[in-house]
Amino acid sequence: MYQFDRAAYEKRMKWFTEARFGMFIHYGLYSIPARGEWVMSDEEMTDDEYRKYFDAFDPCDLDMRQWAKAAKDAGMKYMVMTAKHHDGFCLYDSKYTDFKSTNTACHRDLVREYVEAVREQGLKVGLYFSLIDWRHPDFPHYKDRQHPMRNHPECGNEGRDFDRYLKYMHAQVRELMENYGKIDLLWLDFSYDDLRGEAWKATELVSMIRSLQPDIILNNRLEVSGEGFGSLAEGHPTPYHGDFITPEQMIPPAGLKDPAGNSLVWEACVTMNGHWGYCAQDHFFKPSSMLVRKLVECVSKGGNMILNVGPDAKGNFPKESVRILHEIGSFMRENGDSIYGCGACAAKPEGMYRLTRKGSRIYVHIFENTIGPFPIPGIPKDKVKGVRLLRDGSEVKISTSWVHSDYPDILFADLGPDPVLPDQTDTVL
Ligand code: JFZ
Repeated sequence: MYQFDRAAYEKRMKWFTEARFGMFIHYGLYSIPARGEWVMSDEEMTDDEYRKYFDAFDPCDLDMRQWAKAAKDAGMKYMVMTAKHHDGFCLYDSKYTDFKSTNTACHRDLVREYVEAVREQGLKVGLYFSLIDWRHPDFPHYKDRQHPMRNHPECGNEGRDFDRYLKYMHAQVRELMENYGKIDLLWLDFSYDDLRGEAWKATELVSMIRSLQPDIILNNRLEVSGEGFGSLAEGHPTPYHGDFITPEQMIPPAGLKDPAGNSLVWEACVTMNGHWGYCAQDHFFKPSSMLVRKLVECVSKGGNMILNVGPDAKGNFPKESVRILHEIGSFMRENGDSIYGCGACAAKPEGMYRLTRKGSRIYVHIFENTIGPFPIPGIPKDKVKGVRLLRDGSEVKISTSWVHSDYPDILFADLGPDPVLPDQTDTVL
């Protein structure tokens, strides 16, 4: 019988819930066609058709130290990079396949370079690994699973040996756990239909992972996909429950709790434009002000945010991503205290602001000013020792204007006569 150990769980999750902000990287052969990481499936390519990207792969500009530095400068505390995505291409020297970066023109073990660069910046090291492998001869080709060969007449499932696939997949995970030093986080992706839980031999996989990396944090996608929460959230943890929930491209409206009311650890994964893998045509990037607010919203609901970058074929971050990271970094340098180590605050915001809390300190993130004194309902006014602007420590007066007599219990911050705050992203008190 599996016994969930809450104390051990909270101990291993500590760095993660304090970090709050990370960088996701989707990089692989699909960066060359530049139509997103699902291109092989979307365009129903055969292995042969896809192989041309393997032959062309040569990330001449790729410097992992630059990637890690960009994450660090943006205020991120951890990174998660695709060691292998659904196309089966390994960015590391797996001895179980020839379809790997060390066999391309660049002859580089990109996972090794990555883990070294990330550690050098003092960030936690995460790897993404796809449970699904479209190119493996033993991986099933089901129509409804968006396999690239789903409509190919000669491609049935005869002779496929799923156990043999599982051996391969487990062995590849083992290599990542054994050969690259301490790995802080493993992001497995993903389960669907009946391919979930023990179908992956999940108990065995997780016990192997944890025996090699005792402190590692695992996501919940051995059980679910981007939707669904998994057994820990449902209150009956399996031996392969995820340590954190992975809402994809959404922020849970009220945070997440298990049936007993314990808050759950979660991480919203978010793209900057509309794709994970590099997409040359997609220039529709979210404004950095919006991304900052989304991060704040995650923290105010007790979660993390991992923001994605899809580097191009040569190994460069898109220029829009560079700019966005830079802008977020400026905010984080001044206001990081209101993010790192912070969580939800009991008071619920009633307006264009969010609250985060660290101990007895409450951070008020003002997204848009009011006209007149700024009301912050829910904060026990008589317990407030003082209000200050986070970025320069200057005092903000508690308003004593006429509103007091009408709303005696509500704290009003006097942000001055100018109805427009100087920083339109988030002014933090
Ligand atoms: C998965 C991947 O397929 C995707 O390429 C990317 O890596 C993302 C972070 O994770 O995305 C999914 C997985 C499952 C569903 C949707 C997106 N799903 O089942 O709805």
